[in-house]
Amino acid sequence: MGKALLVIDVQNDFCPGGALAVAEGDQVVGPINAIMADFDVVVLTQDWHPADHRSFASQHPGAAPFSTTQMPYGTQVLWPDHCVQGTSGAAFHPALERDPAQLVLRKGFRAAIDSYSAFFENDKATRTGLAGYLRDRGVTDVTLAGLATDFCVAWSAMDAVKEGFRATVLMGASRAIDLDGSLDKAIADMKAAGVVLA
Ligand code: VGL
Ligand code: ZN
Repeated sequence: MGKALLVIDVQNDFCPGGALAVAEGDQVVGPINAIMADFDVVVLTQDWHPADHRSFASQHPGAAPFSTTQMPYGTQVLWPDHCVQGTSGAAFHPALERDPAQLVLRKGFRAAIDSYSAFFENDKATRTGLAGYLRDRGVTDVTLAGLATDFCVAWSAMDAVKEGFRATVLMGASRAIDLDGSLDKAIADMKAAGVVLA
């Protein structure tokens, strides 16, 4: 039985002072660092957008950040520009331990499509390759922590279950954006999908 820790998007732009700051986002670093050694496989994910990414409100004239729009694959929240490839905002939080990680998985690198989940892009069809990697490594159980609970952590956890892994989200080592009740909805959706919340 292989156990993997998926550390989701612990990047400067999601921490206080960042472009899409999550309240207390930096508070996840200590608890995550403390448990990395307990896992057979450690994966860090990194939100990694081109500067003209379609999830950015700046690419939709007149659209306000945090409004929504229709994309070919469904409803998309329009975010402030964040995690632009190569910028300091896209870098991992400086205190996050990187050395124990065996894989750094970048996502959201296609301009036309967002990718909250570490397993599938937001069309729910385009694979990132993570499920195959984890299966090849003999992983059966996935534990998730990081940012943001109600978007990338939740979508990744639900897709982990869909891909046949047991999935546990460490709520104390995750923080939420909480946009219009999105945290309550994500918690209900995760429970319904069979994700364990710890
Ligand atoms: C995320 C919004 C946009 C996340 C990434 O990491 O939860 N949220 N891009
Ligand atoms: Zn993003």
